[in-house]
Amino acid sequence: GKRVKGVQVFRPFIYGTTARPFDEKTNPKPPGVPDDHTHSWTVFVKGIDDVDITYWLRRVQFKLHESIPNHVRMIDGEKGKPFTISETGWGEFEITIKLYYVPESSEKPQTLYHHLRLHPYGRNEEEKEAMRLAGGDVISWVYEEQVFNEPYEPFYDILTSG
Ligand code: SLL
Repeated sequence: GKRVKGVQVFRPFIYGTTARPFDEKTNPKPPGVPDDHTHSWTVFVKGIDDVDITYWLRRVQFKLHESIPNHVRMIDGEKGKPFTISETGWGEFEITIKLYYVPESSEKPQTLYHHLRLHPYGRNEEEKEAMRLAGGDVISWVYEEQVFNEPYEPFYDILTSG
């Protein structure tokens, strides 16, 4: 196939984590969750405003901490839904996120690294306190733009008709 010369296509997306401490009132611990687990959390890759991205992103592999059962998980895209995993635990760690593109792209998988945040963080005490007051969710989200450089013609058609 031929590449579309001199063309770059950008597709925005968001990835990151959202964590919440267990709390009898606001986030009760489900039955069966181990005693030492302090938080529920999710990691995700999704479009801005949940816009569909499965026409260019086919699947995502999340590699979690080895202490978590079945810690390498492959999530296949479902149209219009985020790629996501929900878990419970007690500790922060680095998550490896591997993006697999649709076959028409002929793009190699790309790896991202993201620190799971469970505890309020910030540049100073005020920022941490603002996070505590914001309702308990600890969010760590990254806005990113996927760049497709000189895409193959059939992939360019997919990207621009979506
Ligand atoms: C730490 N280096 O010591 C990190 C490791 C591991 C977190 C954090 C276990 C979950 C499960 C869990 O939360 N591991 O047992 O399913 O802080």
